[in-house]
Formats: sequence, C-alpha cells, structure tokens
Amino acid sequence: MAETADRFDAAWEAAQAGDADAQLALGRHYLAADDFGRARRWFGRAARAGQAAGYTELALLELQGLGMAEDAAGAREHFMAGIAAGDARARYELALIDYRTGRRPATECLEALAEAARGGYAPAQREVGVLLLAENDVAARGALKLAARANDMLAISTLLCLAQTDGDTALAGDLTRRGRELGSYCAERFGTEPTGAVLDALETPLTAAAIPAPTAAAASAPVPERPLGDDRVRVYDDMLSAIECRYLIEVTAPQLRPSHTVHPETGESVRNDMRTSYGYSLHPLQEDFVILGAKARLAAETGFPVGHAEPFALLRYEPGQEYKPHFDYIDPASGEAGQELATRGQREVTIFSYLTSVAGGGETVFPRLDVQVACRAGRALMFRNTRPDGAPDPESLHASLPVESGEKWIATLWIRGRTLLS
Ligand code: PD2
Ligand code: ZN
Repeated sequence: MAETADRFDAAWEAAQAGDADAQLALGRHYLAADDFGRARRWFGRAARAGQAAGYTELALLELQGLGMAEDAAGAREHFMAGIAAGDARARYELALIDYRTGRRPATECLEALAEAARGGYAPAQREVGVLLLAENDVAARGALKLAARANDMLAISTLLCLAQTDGDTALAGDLTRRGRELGSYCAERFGTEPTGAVLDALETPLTAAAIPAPTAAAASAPVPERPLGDDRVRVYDDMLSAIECRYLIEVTAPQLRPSHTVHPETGESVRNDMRTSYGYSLHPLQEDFVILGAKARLAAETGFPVGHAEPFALLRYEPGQEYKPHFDYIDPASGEAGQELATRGQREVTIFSYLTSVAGGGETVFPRLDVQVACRAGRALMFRNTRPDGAPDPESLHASLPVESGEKWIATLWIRGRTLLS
C-alpha cells in the first residue's frame, strides 16, 4: 500500500514537472478511477507536452461523452492530431469509426487498420490477423503471434482456437496457460492441459512492418452454403468461423449479466423465469473490425442494410437454462412502443449464429411452424417476426429448449425497420 502511494507521489511529481509519459500515466490512473475531469486535464497536458497517445485518450473520452457531452467532431480532430503525432492507436480508432459508419471506403479503412498494425498497435495486429485468415494463412498467423507476444489476450485466445483445430497440443497447452494468466474465458472453459513455453520458440514469419492489409471481401467472407428451409425460417451452416465464434464469446464473457425481459405493462427491464440465461448486448463502440465483419455477413442475408442491425446481443445458457416461448417483435400495444417504433422501427427480422455446439438440448423451436434447429457452432438461423403487411406475426413464436450439457452461446442481430446510424 505504502509502495503504491510512493509510486503515485513520484508520478505526480514527474507529471507536475512536465514529464509527458507521467502525465499520460496519471490521466490513465484517473480514468481507471472514473474521475474523467482529472483524466481529461492530464491527457490534455500530456498531448501538449508531446505524448501523442494523450490526443487519442482525449478523443476516446469525447467519443463516449465521459465527463462531458458527447463530441464526435472534437474526437475526430483529436484522433487526427494523434495520427499526425504518430500514435498507431489513433489511426486504428478513426479507421474503425469510418468503417462502422461507411464514411470512408472499406478498403481505405482496412489499409489504415493494417498501418496501425505495422505501427505496433497489438489489437490492430490481432484484428488484421483474424481477417487475413480467410486469404493469407501465413501472414495471418504471423500477425496474431506478434500480438500474442505483446500479451494481447484475444490474440492468445484466437491462436489457442487455431492450435486446437490443428491438433497442436503443446502449443494449445502453452496458450491455455498464458490465456488463463490474462483472464481469458475461453482458455478457462475450452482450453487444454497447460504446458510450458512453446510460443516464444516459434518463428514469427513476418515483421510488423510487413503486415499486409486484408481485402474488403476477406473481411466479410466466407459466403455460406445455400440455406436450408423456407422463407419463414432459414438455417445456414458455417456462417461464422470457429475463430469468429470464440472471438465473440471472449469479448463478451467478462460483461455477462443475468438476462432480463421487458415487462409488457411498465416497459421496465425485469428478471424473469421466462429466460434464465446470461447475456450482454455489445455497446456500438465495442464492435471492432472482426465483429463488424461477422455482422455484415449476417445482415447481408436479411436483405436489410447493416445500419438497420442492432449491436450484437449475446446469450449464454448453462445446463438447465432455457428461454420459454416468446416473440421478438415489439408489441405495438406495450407502454413504450410508440416512440420506439417511430424512431427505430420494428424488429422485422431476427438472425443469430450459434457460437458453440452442445451435445444435448438447447434446440431452438418454433412450435407453430413445427421447426426445430440444433445448436451447432457457426450455424445461423434467420426468421421473420412480421407478416408481409408489417403486422407482428404470431406464427413466429419460438423458444430455446433447456440445455442438457455444455454451454450454449448465441450472438443475435435484430434487424430494425429503420436505420440506427444517426
Ligand atoms: O437461444 C435461442 O435459441 C433463442 C431462440 C430464439 C434465443 C432467442 N430467440 C432470443 O434471444 O430472442
Ligand atoms: Zn427470440
């Protein structure tokens, strides 16, 4: 305790004396303590003293409206200042915003992502690595290894999934051990017997400077096989890769909460026996290049522009957990529906992918259509919640049967009648 206080005092003195690195560290200290006003002041001082990451931190506060009103234009300026001063993360963040909103062409955003990876930003290296898996396996694994050596937990988790697919038990064991040290959910739940160091001895086939940019096609490929089923309920196998499934789980796991349902009269979110799973809806800013690639592929199957899709909502069911029969549409008669339907539109279509395979139970059923679909990793399921005239469709009633063994995970997109991009 005394040591921590001493370190804080030393950082404080250095920051006061004008040390830009200490100012940045102090800003991050206050950020972690949710003291956004102080964080902002120190990030500003760090930026003015020549620490480029100070601009990026300021921009992230502005983007999220932390300690101030949201300011997208101000954030953009600070990201540009960060890029001009050489901060790879600023380049990454601005490219991600433009990719999400379509402000710049996808190829330009992916080139900027690769440039951020070349500049040493580990999350960008990991995301390029995942996207490249569809077209350049050697470069993909190289980029992932670079990120893993920088202790990027998602890169370690992704390499673990690859090592398991390859049957490389020694590497999988090393990655399991490292992943667990970093708090990886997938290493904990789906890992293998931990082993000693293997990763460090492996060659990295490329240097950061040689990381190529993924193509726009690779970012949202592969195209799934022809769908099974009719227009009501469609099933697509291999819609998401094993890597994408693990990735979505890893990003979401730390934030899972008991699932709630909307009370039909009050509109309040309440815990209910209807739905005993755990879940979390990603914040739009949590959807990175990898997640947006998966989202674009799923949304494309619905025929709606991706801007009509809500952020991914993830659910996890453990043995015994279920979701009793329900509708996904917003009941026009319920309390808050009027305003919601007018601004965002109805939940016209549901499309989700199973992220795990379960040995028993966990099927999705449509009792009025006599359809039952088994939970298989990467398999997507799409159905309409409304009739062709736009009215809620009572035939869309569906449920998730109790899981018998293992973990069932799904990632859902609800597609609205109106765009959600403002
Ligand atoms: O977990 C499912 O299979 C499932 C099926 C239908 C989940 C939902 N609906 C839902 O979350 O709305
Ligand atoms: Zn549902």
